[in-house]
Amino acid sequence: SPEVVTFGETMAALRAHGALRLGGSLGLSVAGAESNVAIGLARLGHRVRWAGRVGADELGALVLRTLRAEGVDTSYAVTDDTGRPTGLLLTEPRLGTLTRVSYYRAGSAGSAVSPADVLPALDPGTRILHLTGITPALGPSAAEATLAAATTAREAGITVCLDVNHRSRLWTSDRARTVLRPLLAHTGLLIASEDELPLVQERPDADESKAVHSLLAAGVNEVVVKRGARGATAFTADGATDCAARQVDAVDLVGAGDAFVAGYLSGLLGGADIPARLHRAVTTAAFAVATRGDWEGLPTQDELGLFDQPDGTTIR
Ligand code: KDG
Repeated sequence: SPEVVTFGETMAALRAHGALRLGGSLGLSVAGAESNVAIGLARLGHRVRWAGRVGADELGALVLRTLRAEGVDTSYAVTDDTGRPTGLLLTEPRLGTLTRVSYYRAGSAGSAVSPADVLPALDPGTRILHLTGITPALGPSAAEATLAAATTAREAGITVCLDVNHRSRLWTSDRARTVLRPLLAHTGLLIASEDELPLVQERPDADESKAVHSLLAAGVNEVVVKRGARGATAFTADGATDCAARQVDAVDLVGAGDAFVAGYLSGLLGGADIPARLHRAVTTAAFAVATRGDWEGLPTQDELGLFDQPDGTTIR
């Protein structure tokens, strides 16, 4: 059985080299926070399954082919037979590492994912169910699928990891809070960036330690706060552990959070303690920001040590 199960919407990604409105050529790949995490884990040698719905179209075939090529189990992925298309995401670099993203995903196959699509994928031997706050933002059946999977996993003793991953283009903060709060009762590991913490609090409090404390009191075992170039902090009942980010020349920040999660979960699965989990997470995130694309630059197990080589090294 897989060590990790995840599900969500994976889209075809069209990446422009300059401003989209000027036209020109686009690179075609795939993107989706959950599949980014799945690929990251597979590259690090873990058994991981991705579930979700794709269109019965060439872009759906691209999504599944890419995931399979990366060693991700897609045996529970569903191909929509009602004509809904695979969703699309367009990215354009605008200013340095500032990237603009456009979605074409309303009415997509991925947004129609349902409890019946995902519950069968939850093998009882699974250790972690990875969810993101993007999926319940996609529509009512996707929100139902998220809550049903979290509930079922928790009952089966599978650790639920929830990455808040707020997408303000998909829903408001108030709507996110209403839908995400009920997931917390099932969540063992919560991952959020600093600015996302208020979205999982009943009454948003600017004081981070109070926010984290209320989450731990609500039953979350581990809260990991991502701080971008300033690193990350993991909080448990035993206290807080800080970890600095890796120094790297950033070229593309999209996907860094997912890479971080893949590294953290990989450490957790391997029995690493909290400092070592964080160390692996900031390392995989650094690979993501140092390379173009959401997941293309993620490291294999062997490559994790590349960061310790002097700059300019040629490996022969
Ligand atoms: O975290 C990277 C994701 O934002 C990207 O892969 C696309 O899943 C995506 C989304 O919904 O924004």
